[in-house]
Amino acid sequence: MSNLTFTMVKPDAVADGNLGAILKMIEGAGFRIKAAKLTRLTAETAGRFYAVHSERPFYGDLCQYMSSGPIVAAILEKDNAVADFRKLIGATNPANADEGTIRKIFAKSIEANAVHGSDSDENALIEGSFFFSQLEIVN
Ligand code: 3AN
Repeated sequence: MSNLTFTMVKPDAVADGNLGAILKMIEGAGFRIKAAKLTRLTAETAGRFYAVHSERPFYGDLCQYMSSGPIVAAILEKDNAVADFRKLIGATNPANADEGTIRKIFAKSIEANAVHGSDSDENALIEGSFFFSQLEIVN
């Protein structure tokens, strides 16, 4: 899975009408969309997705926020996908994100930070499988 990563365009970015601009930046950076869906998490499904953060103080707020509106989940393909996508989106806190990154341009706060990107090949597989079956991933 080393050439695949998983992303979500988060509720703030979808609600603000930034989905198209964000997908354009993703495709412009050389990523191919292998699967994509518009969906809405419940607080319970967001809790399962972010279970690794369940001990963090922001976990409850994060689950509320991630279920506050529609998101777009997608599997992306590119050489060195995980690292290159983390570079494209920028730091978790948009205040620390480099100029020209998706979070610098679109994120509102450390929580409402526009996009998610997997942090390892292993997590890309786990997170992609949370939303998509093998049959939904285009070859
Ligand atoms: P990233 O999404 O950059 O990998 P993680 O995995 O540390 O960052 O955090 C997952 C999500 O939790 C972030 N995208 C953000 O929405 C939220 N988050 C992370 N740190 C904080 C924080 N200190 N306060 C509020 N929300 C946070």
